[in-house]
Amino acid sequence: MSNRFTLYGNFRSGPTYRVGLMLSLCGEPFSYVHIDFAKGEHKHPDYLAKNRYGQVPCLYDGKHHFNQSASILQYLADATGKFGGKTPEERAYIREWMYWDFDRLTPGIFRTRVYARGIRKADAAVVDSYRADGEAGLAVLEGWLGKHAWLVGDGPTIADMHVYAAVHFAPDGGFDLSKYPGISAWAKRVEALPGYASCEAVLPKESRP
Ligand SMILES: N[C@@H](CCC(=O)N[C@@H](CS)C(=O)NCC(=O)O)C(=O)O
Repeated sequence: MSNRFTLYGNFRSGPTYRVGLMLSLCGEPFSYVHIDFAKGEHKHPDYLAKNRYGQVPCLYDGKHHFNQSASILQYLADATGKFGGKTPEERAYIREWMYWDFDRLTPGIFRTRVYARGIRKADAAVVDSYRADGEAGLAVLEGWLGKHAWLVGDGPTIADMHVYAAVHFAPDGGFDLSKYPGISAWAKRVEALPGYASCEAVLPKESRP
C-alpha cells in the first residue's frame, strides 16, 4: 500500500525538517522526493506547478499540494488529529508562536547558518546583524521556556515542532545553546517524544517511494 503523504524537500532545509519531524512524531510513514537545488529542480515548471514559490517543502496528500511549512503543520494537525491544540485559544497561541518564529527566530538562525557554512557570502556587518537577530530571538524564547515546559498548553504542539526545527540548527550556525538553559531543557523534552528523529534521520538524501 502506498503512503498517505509524499514530502518534497531537501535534506539541508530546516522548513523541510519541520514537516518531516511532524510526520515522524505522528507515526506517519511518508514517500519522499528529493529536490536538488544545484540542478534547479525547485524552479522547474513541473515543480512550480506544485509549489508556486519555487521552494521546499511541499506536501502531497494524494489530491492536493500544500506549501509553507507552518501551513503544512496546521494541515497535518487537522488531518491526523494530533498536536493541533485543544481549544480555539490554544490554536491562536500556536499560530502566534509560528508567525513570530518565522519573523524573528528562523531568519537569524538559518541565515547565520548559511553564512557560517559558506553556502552564501555577505559582508561582516550583514552576518553580525543576522547573528544579533538570532540571539535576540533565542532570548525571547528563553524568557518563555525558562518558566514553561511547552510553548502552548501542557503538552507538545506544532508550535514546538516549528520552533524546534529552528533551534535544532542553531549550533550549526555557531549559536551556543548552553547560554539558554530553558531552551536546552525544552529541546531535550522534544527529543524524548516517541517518534522523534534528528534531521539527518528524518530526511533522506535521495528520493524514496
Ligand atoms: N516560508 C517557507 C520557506 C521555505 C524556504 O525558505 N525554503 C528554502 C529551503 S530552506 C528554499 O526552498 N529555497 C530556495 C528558494 O527560495 O529559491 C516555508 O516555511 O516553507
